[in-house]
Amino acid sequence: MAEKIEDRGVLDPLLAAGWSMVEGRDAIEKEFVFANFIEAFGFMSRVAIVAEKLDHHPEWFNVYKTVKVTLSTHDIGGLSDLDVKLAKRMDKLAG
Ligand code: H2B
Repeated sequence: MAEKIEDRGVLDPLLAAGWSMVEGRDAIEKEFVFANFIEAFGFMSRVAIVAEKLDHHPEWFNVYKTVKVTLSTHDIGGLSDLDVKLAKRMDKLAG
């Protein structure tokens, strides 16, 4: 089972990379904007494969070329290392 992040300093690189804390919830969010719908959907497809492998899945909302992502670990009701890992993988895949 994932564990809640105790050392919140591990979030700093993500907060510096465009992620932000969600108001009223132990979660992070980021909006990714691509050139068009195909690029956005390609990103989601690549993330889906990573998410399955990690058995850790994003909450996300897509409109045309924008993908709004929220990450949190539902099993523990807050942020875990898995969210940090998935966020970093997403940033890499978004280029
Ligand atoms: N994704 C996220 N974001 N949080 C979870 O707690 C979670 C998940 N739990 N994906 C996983 C699946 C769990 O339900 C399965 C049974 O391992």
